[in-house]
Amino acid sequence: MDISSAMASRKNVAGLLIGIVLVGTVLLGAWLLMNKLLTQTSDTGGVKAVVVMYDSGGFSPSEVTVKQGGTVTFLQNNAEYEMWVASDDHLEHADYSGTPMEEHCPDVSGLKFDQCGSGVSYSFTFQKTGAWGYHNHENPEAKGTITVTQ
Ligand SMILES: [Cu+2]
Repeated sequence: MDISSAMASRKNVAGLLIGIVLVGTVLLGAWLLMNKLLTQTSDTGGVKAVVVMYDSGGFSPSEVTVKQGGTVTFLQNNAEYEMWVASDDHLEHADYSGTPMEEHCPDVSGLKFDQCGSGVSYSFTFQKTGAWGYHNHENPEAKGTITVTQ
């Protein structure tokens, strides 16, 4: 082996090592990011977005905890069971907003926690902390609670 080919192979080894370090760094970064994302979504006290399904069995999960500013999306899972998500108590719908349904529907502000009509999907962003009971206005026995933490 002459000097130039020895230097060339040493260069290749150095290049390979740099490559391995770079790939390792990228993989470590990706792993750390995934880990952080997974930790965030599995921590029920710190969740920012949750989906609640509605069907014959009611709301599922019926008890949900989100951070202040978190959004809950309610989805009608079965066309047979109409969904109208509304803050308790039934008929008034005033617990969250402080105003009765007759006053705040239709909810143009998006701040009243009342779907104000049946539909297949309803998303609401909770800005007030507390435990907010709700029901399906089309079937008031179907109930749930959204707990909003700071
Ligand atoms: Cu109601």
